Amino acid sequence: MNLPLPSPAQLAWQRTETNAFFHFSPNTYTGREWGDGTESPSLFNPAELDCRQWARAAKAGGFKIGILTAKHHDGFCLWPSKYTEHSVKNAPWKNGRGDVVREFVDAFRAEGLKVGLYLSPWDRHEKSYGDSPHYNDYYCAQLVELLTEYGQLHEVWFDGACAEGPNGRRQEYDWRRFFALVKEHQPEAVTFGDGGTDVRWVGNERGIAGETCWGSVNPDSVRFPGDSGICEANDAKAAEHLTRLLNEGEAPAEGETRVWRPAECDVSIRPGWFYHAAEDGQVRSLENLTELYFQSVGRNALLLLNLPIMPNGLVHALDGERVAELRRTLDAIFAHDLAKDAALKASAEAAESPVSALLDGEPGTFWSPGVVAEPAWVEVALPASATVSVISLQEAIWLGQGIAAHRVEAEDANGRWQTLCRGTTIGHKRLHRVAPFATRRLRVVIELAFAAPALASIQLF
Ligand code: FUL
Repeated sequence: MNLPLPSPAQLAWQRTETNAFFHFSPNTYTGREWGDGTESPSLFNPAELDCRQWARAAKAGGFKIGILTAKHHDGFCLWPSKYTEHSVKNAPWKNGRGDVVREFVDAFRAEGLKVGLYLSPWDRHEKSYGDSPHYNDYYCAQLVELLTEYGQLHEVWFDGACAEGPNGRRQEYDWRRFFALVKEHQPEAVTFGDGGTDVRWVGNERGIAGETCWGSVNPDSVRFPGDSGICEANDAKAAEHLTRLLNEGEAPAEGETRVWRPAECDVSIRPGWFYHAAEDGQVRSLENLTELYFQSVGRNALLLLNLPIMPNGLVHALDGERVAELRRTLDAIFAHDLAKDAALKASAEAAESPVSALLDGEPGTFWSPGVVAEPAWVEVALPASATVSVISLQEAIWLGQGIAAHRVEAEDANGRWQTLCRGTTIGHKRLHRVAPFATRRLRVVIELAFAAPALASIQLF
């Protein structure tokens, strides 16, 4: 069967794995999470604003793309938009001549990072909101400013929030037009949003993807954002799902359309998206953030972690230190691949997709046994006994995502094979944490695949 494939932009985006979000608006000064649009621009005065400090924090955290709330629901623009007075133009900051979006993109690029922008369609300040065609024109004009005046963007974040405007009518967003503008002006950027975008919301703001997480979805079967895959909280349901997959398969129905639309997990390092001094004691712990990494990136999703900006225009030292610790921790976990010098053998291999591709460290090579009826497997023989506690598997997703069930087994000191872990999807990356297990031989078994299985790498830590 033909699997949907990622576009080059989607593939590059997925390989960034972890990105950083920055929430900054009049809410930073009022202590609210959702401004109502009546906030005076005179509140906005980040005396020590230093986007290089944000970019250095993001870099130390290993994040690859920084995404800024250019406009949140309160409608205040962090750049001097030509289409409204509700912006930095009328703020005391830099006597109304400042542009946070400009400083942000310049600083991130100077630190070697990519940038993305969040432009909230829900605008509680703009009078035309609710007068659908007029507001859509206004929104598109602002979108074009951001798409054309700030250099290359790698993600455009569309929040789905929607309400009634001052005229009592619900705003109808012209999503197709919004997405088309991004494709026209920024072909390398992915769009994030609820429907029709390149990237889908994972369905919660806790930073956790489902245990089953497909990069492709049937757009019609997504009844609500994130409705694809089994939720981590529901282990019994996940087990039932796995059993059903193994017994019946879950091949897409004949003629069913699937599109490539991988999941993004957005979550804040603190309870709020915006900075509140009262939450200084509630910064997520290192253990929690490490856990989130395994439950998002380790489940074929992308982690978008928010660092709120303080009223002075800086990232809080605690938040900066925490993400640097996270990176050091992850680097330590993934420092030594125990499989690096292993000898491999597979149930089958083709000349153009040899099993050696699994260890060559090249992102574009893969092993495939071809289309097989029996479960395909790879055996990894380590040079000496080693204790394994993390298993990393990667599927060659540029060929599509087809693996629906897999397990990893290992031989114990008495020569008995034990199942270390079992899972459904693999995708760009699947990380399994297992109880430390001393072994010399492991086997990765592909139990079910909807097309010829294709693995890009196996690593053991
Ligand atoms: C939500 C918004 O309502 C929150 O304020 C925040 O921006 C979050 C990332 O998206 O839908």
